Amino acid sequence: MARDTVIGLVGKPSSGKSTTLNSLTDANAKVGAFPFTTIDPNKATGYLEIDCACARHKVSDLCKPNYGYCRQGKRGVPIMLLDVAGLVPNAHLGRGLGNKFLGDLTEADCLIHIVDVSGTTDAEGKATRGYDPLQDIEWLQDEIFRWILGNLMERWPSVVRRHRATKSTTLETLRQQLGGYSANKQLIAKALDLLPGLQPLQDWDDATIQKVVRSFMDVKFPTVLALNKMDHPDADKNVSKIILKYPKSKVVLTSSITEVLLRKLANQKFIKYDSGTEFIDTIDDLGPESGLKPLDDKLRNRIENIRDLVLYRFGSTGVVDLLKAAASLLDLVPVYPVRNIHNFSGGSGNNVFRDCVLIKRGTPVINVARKIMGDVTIAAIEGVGGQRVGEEDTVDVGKNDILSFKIVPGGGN
Ligand SMILES: Nc1nc2c(ncn2[C@@H]2O[C@H](COP(=O)(O)OP(=O)(O)OP(=O)(O)O)[C@@H](O)[C@H]2O)c(=O)[nH]1
Ligand SMILES: [Mg+2]
Repeated sequence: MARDTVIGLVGKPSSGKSTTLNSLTDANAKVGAFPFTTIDPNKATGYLEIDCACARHKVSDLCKPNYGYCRQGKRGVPIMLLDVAGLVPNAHLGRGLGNKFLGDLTEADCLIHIVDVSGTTDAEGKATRGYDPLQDIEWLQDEIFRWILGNLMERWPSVVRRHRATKSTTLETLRQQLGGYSANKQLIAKALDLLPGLQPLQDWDDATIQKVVRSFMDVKFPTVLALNKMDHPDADKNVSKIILKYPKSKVVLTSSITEVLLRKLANQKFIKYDSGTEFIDTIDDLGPESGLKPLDDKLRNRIENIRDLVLYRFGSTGVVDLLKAAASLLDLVPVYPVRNIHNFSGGSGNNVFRDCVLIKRGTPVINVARKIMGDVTIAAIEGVGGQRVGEEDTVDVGKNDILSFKIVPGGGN
């Protein structure tokens, strides 16, 4: 069965990767104001917020996901997040925790580059003031590029020899060489398609190999830029510089530390807070019947500051938008497999839309079936209203996104 989507959090030491992971999950990854706090990767489940199909079909009262949550049609679909060790310049040569970090990244389907936009940490993650974070965006991409290129170049003469001897296609040879980055044939084909007029592999010069690696990197590691620490007074000017320089990049402003704090205060019943919104309510707003705890002056001030410096200025702490941005880069569509296509339940139960999987837009429904059910023989696929859906019909938001798979009894292996 296909693997689940993995989002990798990358960036230099102390940019806030672990804080961001903690802000998006129930993880408790170690956070510290010193480089290389994280050594072994932390993995945790985050929740991508989507509009659930239950709202469209007016059955939100009955919606009870097996995994994640659904609140009045806003559904959190689990998605795997990976927080790795910080990357420093020349990591591809093994500096810092370089090679280890890069190896940990291979299973990521897309990256969120956590940039410390406050300029209070240098390229190595050490405390400073006035550092230009624009540099980080450039060298980080370059490190990943050099890492992949280095791995390929090391073996290039023998790759070409083998390619000739086995009369392989370019795609077959590259698949063998780049498959280790959890890249399948479609992904590598896409990278090649972006380079029309490419010569046969045995004729590639260094410049062509570099072009191919760049293209591979673009499809293997599409990247969201998280401009983190936006709560810091020095952040503003750096944010505008980055947005001007990278107008086409997906950019999200975040204050992970604020999200972590708000979640903690909500758990301790000092505030009522819905992640992804600008609203926090305290006992002063809702009264004692709210069950919220009273605030002392220090906490009251702190909450006022968060409202003024983060929530009212930016609309939210930004972290919820990070996962939405990543899902949109990956072009993921929520698809709901149901047993009973007429009432959307899992069969006998009263609850609807128990399952939801994230599938790339345009995927044929038969591939969705394989991803979910493995290698069984499918007799028929039905969509809403019990209509038959052709195996090669594709999924999109609101189209072929609620499916019932009828399997041939005993037709598996
Ligand atoms: N002001 C501010 N500080 C933050 C924010 N996010 C993280 N920090 C601080 O930045 C420091 C580093 O945070 P970590 O989450 O440990 O950073 P990391 O990227 O995981 O670092 P390594 O594991 O060393 O690579 C800590 O002191 C955090 O409190 C933020 O949004 N705003
Ligand atoms: Mg860390």
